[in-house]
Amino acid sequence: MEQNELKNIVSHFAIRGTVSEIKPLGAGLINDTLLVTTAEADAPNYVLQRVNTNVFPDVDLVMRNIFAVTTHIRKKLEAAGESDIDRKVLTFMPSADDATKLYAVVDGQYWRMMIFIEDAVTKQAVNPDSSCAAGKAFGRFQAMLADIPVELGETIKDFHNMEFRLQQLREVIAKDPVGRVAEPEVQAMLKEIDARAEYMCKAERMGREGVLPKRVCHCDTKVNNMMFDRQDNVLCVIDLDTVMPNFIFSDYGDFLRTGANKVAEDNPDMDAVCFDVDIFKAFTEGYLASAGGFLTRVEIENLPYAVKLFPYMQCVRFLWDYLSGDKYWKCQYDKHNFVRANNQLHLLFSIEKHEPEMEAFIDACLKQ
Ligand code: GN1
Ligand code: MG
Repeated sequence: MEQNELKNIVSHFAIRGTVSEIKPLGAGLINDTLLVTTAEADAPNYVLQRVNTNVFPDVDLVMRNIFAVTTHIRKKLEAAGESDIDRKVLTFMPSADDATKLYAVVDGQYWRMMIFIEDAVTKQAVNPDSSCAAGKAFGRFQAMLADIPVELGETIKDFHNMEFRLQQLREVIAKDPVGRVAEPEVQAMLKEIDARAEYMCKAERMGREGVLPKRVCHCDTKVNNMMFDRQDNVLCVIDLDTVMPNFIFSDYGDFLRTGANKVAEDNPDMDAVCFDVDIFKAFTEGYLASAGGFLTRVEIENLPYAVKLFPYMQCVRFLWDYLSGDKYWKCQYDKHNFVRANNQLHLLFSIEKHEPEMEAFIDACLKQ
């Protein structure tokens, strides 16, 4: 888009300062993200984002959730006497026409703006120290939101519901819209998926039996959804579109799916895909240090299950998109989604080898 068009979009928001430049930022797979630089030294820079309405059909609900979450966290940080709060929680800008709305619709597209956090980095990989810090931060995020006074809506229905994700896969297999189902590699993958399907739906069953609660979760705790300062301290949890009630396995499992994979989720070298058990231990220690107080024994006992569930679910989701004709995730080449699915399946194989060690570690945590 032209600078003028982008500047016009920015003019729909009540911000401080004069825009000097707008350029792409980051490499999100769902929304489009831009950095808006302002001319004045005392005005913040901003992030401008176009929300993908195929993925998030109800932007009003997403932004109401985000407003509730960021206001609640801000209050908690203030009460705790924290400094530098603007760097520890995202600040979304109101629309210039309606101060109660944190988004603007321009030519049918949904946009939002937030303050850019300066001197902060996201990581594609963590070491044990930073993953322990990330565990503490995600646990704290859940703990802070445990008493949020409003009920949050489900921004993507059945987002982490394994039964639903398998159903979606079965439906696309039946339709086979792009003729990929018969590929031998796909067939081999489907066998592995089927062999674990019943076990992986355990959380849904436990939910129905009333032994597993839903709590407010982030639901996209990929390693790069957390900002660190230059000294490696955690600043802020970002990418809040999917904050909603869910089983806590979501946040715990999805972090390890990305943080404990020795390579990126789309690395095509399947021999290099490997679960780093030291990251698992460090993250778990951090997470239990801040979330252990409210988690039930059943939740803690099932953390090793959560570690397996998320690569499995992501394999199912990537394969579903591959068989659908690559409509959900941006792809750089023809088989990109299949490679992603295969990477996640190999991560699961590697995790399964570490199962006894993970179980023993969690047992020891429970005894402490
Ligand atoms: C998407 O938006 P982003 O890139 O952080 C997806 C996650 C997947 C992830 C896989 C709303 O996350 O669930 O785990 O891609 N988010 C949504 O990379 O579907
Ligand atoms: Mg993200």
